Amino acid sequence: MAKKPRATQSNTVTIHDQKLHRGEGSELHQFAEAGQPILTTAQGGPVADDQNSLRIGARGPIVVDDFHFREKIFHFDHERIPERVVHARGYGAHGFFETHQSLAAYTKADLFQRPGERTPAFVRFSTVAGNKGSADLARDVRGFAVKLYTQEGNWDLVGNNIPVFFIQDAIKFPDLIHAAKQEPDRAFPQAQTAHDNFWDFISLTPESMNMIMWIMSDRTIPRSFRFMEGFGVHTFRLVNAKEESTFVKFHWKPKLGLQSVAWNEAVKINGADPDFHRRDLWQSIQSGNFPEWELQVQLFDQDFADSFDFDVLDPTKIIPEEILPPQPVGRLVLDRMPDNFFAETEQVAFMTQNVPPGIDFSNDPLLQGRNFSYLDTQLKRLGGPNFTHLPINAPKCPFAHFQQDGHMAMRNPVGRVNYQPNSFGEGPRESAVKGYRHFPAEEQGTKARLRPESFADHYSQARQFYISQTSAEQRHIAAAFTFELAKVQTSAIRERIVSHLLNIDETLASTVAHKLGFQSMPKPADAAVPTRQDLHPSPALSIVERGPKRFEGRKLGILVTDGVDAQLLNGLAAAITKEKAVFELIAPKVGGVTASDGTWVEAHHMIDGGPSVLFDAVALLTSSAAMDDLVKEATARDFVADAFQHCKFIGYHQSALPLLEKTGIADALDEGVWMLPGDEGLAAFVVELGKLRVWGREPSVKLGKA
Ligand code: HDD
Repeated sequence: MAKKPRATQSNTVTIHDQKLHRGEGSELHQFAEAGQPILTTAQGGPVADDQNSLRIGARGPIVVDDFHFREKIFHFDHERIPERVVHARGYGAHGFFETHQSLAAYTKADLFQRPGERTPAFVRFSTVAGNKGSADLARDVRGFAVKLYTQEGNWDLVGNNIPVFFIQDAIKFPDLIHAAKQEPDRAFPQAQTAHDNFWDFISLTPESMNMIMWIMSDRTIPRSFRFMEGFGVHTFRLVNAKEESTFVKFHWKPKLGLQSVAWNEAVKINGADPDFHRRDLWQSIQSGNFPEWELQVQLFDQDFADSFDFDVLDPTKIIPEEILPPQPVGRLVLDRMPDNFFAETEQVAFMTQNVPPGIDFSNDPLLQGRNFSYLDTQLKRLGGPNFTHLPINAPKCPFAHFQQDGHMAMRNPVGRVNYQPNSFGEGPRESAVKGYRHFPAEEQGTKARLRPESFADHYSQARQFYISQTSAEQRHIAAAFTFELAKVQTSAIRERIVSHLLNIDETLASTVAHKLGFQSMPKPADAAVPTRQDLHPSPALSIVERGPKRFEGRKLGILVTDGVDAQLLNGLAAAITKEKAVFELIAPKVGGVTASDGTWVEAHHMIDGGPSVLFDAVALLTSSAAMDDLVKEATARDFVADAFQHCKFIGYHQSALPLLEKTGIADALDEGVWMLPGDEGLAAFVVELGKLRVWGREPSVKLGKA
């Protein structure tokens, strides 16, 4: 039944929860008999027949008088805009930033003055290399771009989920991206760095070594946007009301802790649900579980910068949190999905040069190059200089200027005067007090193409990153290098990478060389500066060390069959919900199952469409009667085998033992496999799930003992 349209005071009517625009001042008279509005052309003309084009005779030619056909096809032909040259695949959400600690001592930026103040926000997460339609779980850096609609204009903090970058100078960006994306003659591989061109460029670019360690870690296969950190990467400046400057690095810390998937899991998720990250963000926001990050800042002065081991202007370096602890400032909450993906997420235009008074740039050459690039890209992508007229890009504070005309101008200056100064006293004027003033840094030097000596140590922090990982994470790094380099056909490139690894960690280098089948080890790469052995491990660099304490925000997959113990199922569902986690039911048939008490339980997935890789942990709530059929299902066996192999917690009803046996894991049950409800009860199981993985299982799974 069609809903009756609701007339509103605004210029829209809401039908089927969609906002339909009606012309200014028009009557709501254009409604067809069924209560729906009459279809019109874009010019507002009512349409009589949208099923058949205008033609001469039933089998004759189409005629050019058919302006409706012409307009409809014309518009369709122009639906696409160029995808972003990098970060093409992305997903965004609205929310707010709430200041908790005033930063007035450091910055005059209005949004950081008053605790409790909320600033509207839009955030877009992305992968870098893949095209718009690529899969979510590519091994790739994730973009973490935040637009804050402050009272002094938009501030875009266009960051990544990794605090360092591949290159030190923006002039190398096109080379990096050309090498990383699909090879130009064959147009593959898509959304992957596992190919010759990428590793060739990297092997010839030692400054990328720190970043390479990060991207070969599980940071590049996050479980969810909600469980990853974000970083502004560069050193920025804060400038206070007295025009004093403090250096700053920005960090976003997810409230629910860090979490990544396993590589084997990522490969399978890409097939099972290429939109895994999108769906996750959509589902959590739509169900009211709003993702949250704390903004933290590392603040430092010139003295610290001068005494620090590395150059704070070098974007391939971090300042370890143990050396300079970040301070909390406020929280970012995402609480609303866009009404329309194209209008908002696709058309949002982030630009590093969008900063409010009180936030300024440092001389990081990568940042300065970026400040040049982002405006160009928006012009190309969005088709004209008026992209700030789009609602998603428009400031939410008062604004006034004399920029006018151009493609799609929707807001031109009103009145006679469109310049200043003018003698009519009309229009906006600049303000020396409130306007943006660049920090008056004193600069001098020789004009030349230079790279500072202080940027020359490419291995020490790469080593520090590696030694800061848990042993499971170190194994994953070695496996990732092996996987990627095994796809590289040119042996000289593989060798060159191992020669760099020798400057980072010898065991890592020899593990990778061994797995790749090297007959002999190459010499270590020439290093401008020898690797420092004295940097301490930084636990903040490990995902596992920064994991969640609880299962909150995670998802349990419950495999159910006819005859499932109703009390057990209800008890587990209640315990999971109490933990603020969610569960989904997987059944032999998607319709559902009949529980032991005769109630009908609807399933979310059929086993084939709900593999265990989509869940953080699984439970097998089966019945003896259903077991004969279940053990014959390859997908049911995969469900269990994958969960075990991926070191997940598994709860099972005793009737599921034959399934564990058939999967080949009955002899390998460890502390992560729980019979339910068990002596300790369901609540204890759910507490245990907070550990997310049984890492101790991993070496045995790899050795194929299970
Ligand atoms: Fe960039 C997009 C992050 C270096 C040029 N970049 C883009 C996006 C993110 C980043 C998150 C997607 C924004 C969105 O969601 O629309 N980029 C980074 C980070 C970098 C970085 C963290 C290093 C620290 N980028 C970088 C350099 C250049 C660019 C050195 C060029 C000199 N980036 C662009 C771009 C893009 C872009 C071509 C493509 C689409 C867009 O800007 O809007 O201008």
